[in-house]
Amino acid sequence: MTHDWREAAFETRAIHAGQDPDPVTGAVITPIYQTSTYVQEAVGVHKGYEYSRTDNPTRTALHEAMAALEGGAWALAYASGLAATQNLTYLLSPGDHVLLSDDAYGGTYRLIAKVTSRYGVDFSLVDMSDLDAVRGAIRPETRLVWVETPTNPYLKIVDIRAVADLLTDHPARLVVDNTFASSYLQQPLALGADLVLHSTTKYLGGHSDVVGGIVVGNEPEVLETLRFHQNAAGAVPGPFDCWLTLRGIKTLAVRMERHSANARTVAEFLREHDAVGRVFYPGLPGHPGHEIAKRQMRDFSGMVSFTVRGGYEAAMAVAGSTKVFQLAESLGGVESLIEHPGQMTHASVAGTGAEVEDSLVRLSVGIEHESDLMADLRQALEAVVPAGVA
Ligand code: P1T
Repeated sequence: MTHDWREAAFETRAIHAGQDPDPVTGAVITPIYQTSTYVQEAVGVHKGYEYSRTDNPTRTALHEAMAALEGGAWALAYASGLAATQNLTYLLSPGDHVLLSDDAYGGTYRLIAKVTSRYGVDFSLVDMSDLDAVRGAIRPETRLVWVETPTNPYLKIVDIRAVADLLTDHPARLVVDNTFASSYLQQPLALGADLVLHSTTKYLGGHSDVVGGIVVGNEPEVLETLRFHQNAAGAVPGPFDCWLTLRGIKTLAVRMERHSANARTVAEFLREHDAVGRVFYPGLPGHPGHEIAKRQMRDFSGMVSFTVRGGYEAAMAVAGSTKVFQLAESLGGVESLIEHPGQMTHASVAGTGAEVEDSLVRLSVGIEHESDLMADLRQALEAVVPAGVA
């Protein structure tokens, strides 16, 4: 009989849930079932697996682990975060409306605005950190309310429980993209969300070596609809990708603690620097969402954005002159990254009213030693504003 890991603490669940030793060989680590198909004893008589688009044992282990980590009844893994997002749009029908955060990953916006909307689904953007604005933007035909918190790239904080309360008597489902916080720092289902989504490419994978997505939920009929459409449309992750993600989540808790500690140090340093305009980090007491973040997150995660005085040219110069922070899209890996959202991750929101400032730089603060991170940022910023010149 397998142990009920749901009783265990997060760190223990991350290592064991869904990952009992292999019953055939005793292998402690879940094998990579690199197979597309499964032999049947007779037509329809098999061990639960028929074809790997539909199901694969390494993927099943990831489903069980992620359901246990987010406190949901089920999880479904995908080939990317956006494949997960797209699969959720199959819950919609023509005439439905989606309410989307005005600050969200550019690819999420692009999918809803340029793909889903072609099929008769309307959408609107709202600042989800403003509850009155959310209340005013919900329509009778709203069926998905799409929250990112912290948001990408401005690190705004949305009060998950308060938005869930607004939807108590409304048929819309509340989806929380938990990518920036990770399952360790934030548990949206416990706060009233209906569905949680991650780009597992980020903190869950944790090592910038795999692209993937996951959705976690409780309603059996939603699982049935999503599984049907995933199997029909095919956006499934391969077994090795599932295995890499499983390996990543084993160390999620310790990584998130270091990411958060380093990011806090970086944010405090940036706040004092003459070359820096505004600093966006929910862990700073002056951040407008700080108190909500303290309530709904265990810590403040590893993402920090800031504007550079001197505008676009200066921001490009900073993004181009760090050495430890590597210039790249994505986030959540052990290594630190720097990017220019306007030109990179959020280029697809240009001209929509949801664009980002061109003086904005985003950091994914990794788990290197903080002294090397600070020295790197100091030299990059001093190239823009020499020391001592205000
Ligand atoms: O890249 P993919 O695994 O498909 O995940 C998309 C996605 C979904 N949600 C959030 C909050 C995200 O940040 C992303 C991807 N984001 C980046 C690549 C980035 O650099 O912001």
